[in-house]
Amino acid sequence: MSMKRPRKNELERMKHAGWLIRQHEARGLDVPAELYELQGEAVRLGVAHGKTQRGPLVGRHSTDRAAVVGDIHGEADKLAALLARIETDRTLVVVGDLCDRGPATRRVLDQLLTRGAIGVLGNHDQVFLCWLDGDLDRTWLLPHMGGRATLASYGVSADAAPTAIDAAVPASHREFLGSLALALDLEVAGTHYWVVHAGLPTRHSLEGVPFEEIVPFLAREYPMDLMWGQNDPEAALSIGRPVIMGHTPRAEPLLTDHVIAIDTGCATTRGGRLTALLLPERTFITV
Ligand SMILES: [Mn+2]
Repeated sequence: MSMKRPRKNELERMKHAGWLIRQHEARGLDVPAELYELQGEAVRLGVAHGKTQRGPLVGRHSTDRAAVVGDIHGEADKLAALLARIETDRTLVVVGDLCDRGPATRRVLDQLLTRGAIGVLGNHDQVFLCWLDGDLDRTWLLPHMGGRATLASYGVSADAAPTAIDAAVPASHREFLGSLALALDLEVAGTHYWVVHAGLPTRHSLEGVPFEEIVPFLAREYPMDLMWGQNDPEAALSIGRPVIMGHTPRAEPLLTDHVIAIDTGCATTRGGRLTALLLPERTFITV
């Protein structure tokens, strides 16, 4: 994936990719694959959707006990099985990617709302929010994203009018997604963790940035990298406290003193499972 800074005319084309796609569709023409690629790049770079992340850049929460849930991707039955094994008085935190691919995003969000979950926004959740804002990014409908399954869980098709989609998704779901932070400063029993959907990029200069300011700095300067970046957990930065991340599926969760990776491929890999990290214990429940 190219993350080089686009030239000005490329930026303009990116901004208009969605419009160009709709023009092709309205005329019954085949949409050139290049336009989808351009639109996807625009999403990754935040060109098209820079304002969509509406929760705080850095949220804060303090609690005695927490369960941090990895990428769920619409697998409501797995989430129910997982929640049945987590005490109800534990703070429930999500690492993002609640929607897409799996069959029951609607029920996932219902369960999370019932349990009063907090957490961070994933890249898939961001595109879902864009769609709810009327920014109909068609790349969301491609199989690797899985947005069709999300819409189907609300009983609407991708071709439904924006007003029908608007009516089908409860305001509480929209508000919940819109409340999720980009990064969460989570304190559990006196120990601080960062929760960041895609983890931290390693390619930016952090010279002169104190450890505790690194995540707020990256959230401010490179927000899309924290949500969309291919940030290898095995090569993660060590910044003085553990970073809890999802986004990159693994067969088993990873636990070191500076990174905890909890996306175990639920709905995205064959045999994928759903994992929760219990804190302060630093143990896992996987279903
Ligand atoms: Mn994911």
